[in-house]
Amino acid sequence: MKLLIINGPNLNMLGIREKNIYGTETYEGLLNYLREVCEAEGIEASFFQSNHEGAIVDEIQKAYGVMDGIVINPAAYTHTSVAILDALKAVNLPACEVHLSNIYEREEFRHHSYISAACLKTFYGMGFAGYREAILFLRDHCLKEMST
Ligand code: CA2
Repeated sequence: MKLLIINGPNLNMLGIREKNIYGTETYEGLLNYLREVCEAEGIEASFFQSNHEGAIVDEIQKAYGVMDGIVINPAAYTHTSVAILDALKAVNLPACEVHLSNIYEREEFRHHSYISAACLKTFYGMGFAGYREAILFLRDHCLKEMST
């Protein structure tokens, strides 16, 4: 099973500032954690981080016919990007949305996600563990699909 794991703008700055919200671990720490999770589950993962909306759209399009699912933390684009929503709808791959923080307990502008409409499930407020939950959810979803 092949998963594309996308992280949006500023997540490459993890562990540098706003540690009270996003924790003390760095982006490299997140990648190491995700590599361990995927290896333990026998999942082949590709990682992509960008601060640019169009680059994220391009990467989602490239996943078409290649990947089995997408885990995405669209970061600030969660609350603004119809382009990323449309790209996810276009490739029609099973996708999960992840947020490190609980976006529903933060500023009101973070309460709405454009991306959720193209995702099977959203995991929020669990830190790095939310990505693990999303990976396991997609693994189970794909296994079910294959057996039907
Ligand atoms: O909780 C999340 O994972 C978010 O997707 C993170 C985004 C935010 O815009 C969303 O509302 C919720 C922000 C990521 C920025 O990460 C930073 C890392 C270090 C220092 C400052 C920001």
